[in-house]
Amino acid sequence: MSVAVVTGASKGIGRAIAKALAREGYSLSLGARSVDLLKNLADELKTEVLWSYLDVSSEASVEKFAEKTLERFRSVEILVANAGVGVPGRLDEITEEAFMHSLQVNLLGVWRTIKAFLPTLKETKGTVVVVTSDLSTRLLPGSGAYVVSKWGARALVKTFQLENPTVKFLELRPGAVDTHFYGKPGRSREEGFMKPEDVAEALVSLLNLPHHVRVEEVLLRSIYQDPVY
Ligand code: NJP
Repeated sequence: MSVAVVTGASKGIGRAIAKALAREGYSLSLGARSVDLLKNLADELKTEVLWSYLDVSSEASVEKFAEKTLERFRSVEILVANAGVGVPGRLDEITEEAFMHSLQVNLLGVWRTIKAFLPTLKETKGTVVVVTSDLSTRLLPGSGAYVVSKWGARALVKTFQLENPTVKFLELRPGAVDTHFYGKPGRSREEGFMKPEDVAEALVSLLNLPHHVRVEEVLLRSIYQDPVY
């Protein structure tokens, strides 16, 4: 059975992706800081699940997560680097601490996670999916530290791809999705929000393409969200 790793699996898009991959028959290694939420997700899923505390802003935590995953499953076919945080604030007002947090999670967290799983992904000729943002190629005043982290994450994905042609790297770029990202979920489709399940189903269909097809990036937005590039 193929093994998929999902970071940030406790809530939102990561949780929906974990559920969709379980349904597709993958065994799962799930990581996030909210282990209570991971445990209750694991209880729900009808597949083999390892859940572990993971803080992607810590090198030690990422390495331990990768070690535990490989101890249990030996190899990994799919890595979904999804963990991320929204960090609002104008660039002339944001604190250095908040800026660093954005980079530590959204940029370096992705780099650490890919680096830790790359050896097994090279062996399996696997796929790395990085959930960035529709903002990874555009600008949003008032969210500069977040936007910079996502542009950086896009550059990471592309550079990893050039350096590792036998692994497939997919940049998944969602627009607005109704998750904890905006506080409590509950926003409507008509306000321009997709559901986390919409993103998960899109990913499943891409993963089901023939192995020789490499989808390098996908931008997904609700029809109610303005197309801005
Ligand atoms: O947000 P949310 P989404 N270490 O808050 C985890 C991108 N995106 O699902 O640690 C490990 O419901 C957190 O887990 P926990 C966004 O940038 C979204 O929307 O338990 N995990 C939770 O599971 C992000 O990359 C929208 O708190 C950490 C998950 O991340 C991805 O989509 C638009 C962590 C966040 O779940 C998923 O976000 C867009 C850490 N240090 C891009 N910090 C959107 N929702 O509209 C957080 O363009 N997590």
